[in-house]
Amino acid sequence: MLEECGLPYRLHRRELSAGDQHQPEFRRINPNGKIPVTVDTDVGLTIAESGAVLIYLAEKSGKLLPNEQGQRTEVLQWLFFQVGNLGTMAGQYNHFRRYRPRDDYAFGRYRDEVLRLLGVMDERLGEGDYIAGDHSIADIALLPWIRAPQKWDIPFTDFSRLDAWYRRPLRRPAVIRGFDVLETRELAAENQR
Ligand SMILES: N[C@@H](CCC(=O)N[C@@H](CS)C(=O)NCC(=O)O)C(=O)O
Repeated sequence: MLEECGLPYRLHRRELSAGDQHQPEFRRINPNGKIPVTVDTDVGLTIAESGAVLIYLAEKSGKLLPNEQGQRTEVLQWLFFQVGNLGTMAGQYNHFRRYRPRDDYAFGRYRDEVLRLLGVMDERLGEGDYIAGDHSIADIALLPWIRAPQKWDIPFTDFSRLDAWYRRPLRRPAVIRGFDVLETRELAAENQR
């Protein structure tokens, strides 16, 4: 999103497995102890929750969130679909898949829910190339969850529109730069270990 907006930024890495998110210094900027958090040093504002961060940056830059009420509401609806549905359910699915693979009930419940949500997106994408009109903060919120289906053990064969959709934003120069920044930093951090 920062690349799309053309806003200058600095990344700060937090090691979740080491519990950085529970340190008092981090809790001061997000009492909920979760990433991402954005600090806008222009105005001294701290914003947690990815949906709120995306809305804030869209309003600050005038990009990726239409002003027209109907279109804006549609984008917000799909942004909240990610924050309240796909993000939470896929997070739990990945947790049980990784740490409790023998818990059939929990694993099955979250997998079914993720499959259902992917189906909802796939159906929606029958109406257009992006999830809510033009490319928007809703696509930005959803893309990181969908862009690597091979990591999920969920084949996208039943979701042909979803499969075509995630490749579109991945061709955008700002999106390529954004993922590059993350991956280069991940690699740099790996090399330091
Ligand atoms: N609703 C939050 C979810 C944030 C979230 O769950 N972040 C995870 C990483 S993807 C996290 O910080 N987990 C650390 C923890 O739970 O201790 C958002 O959309 O920003």
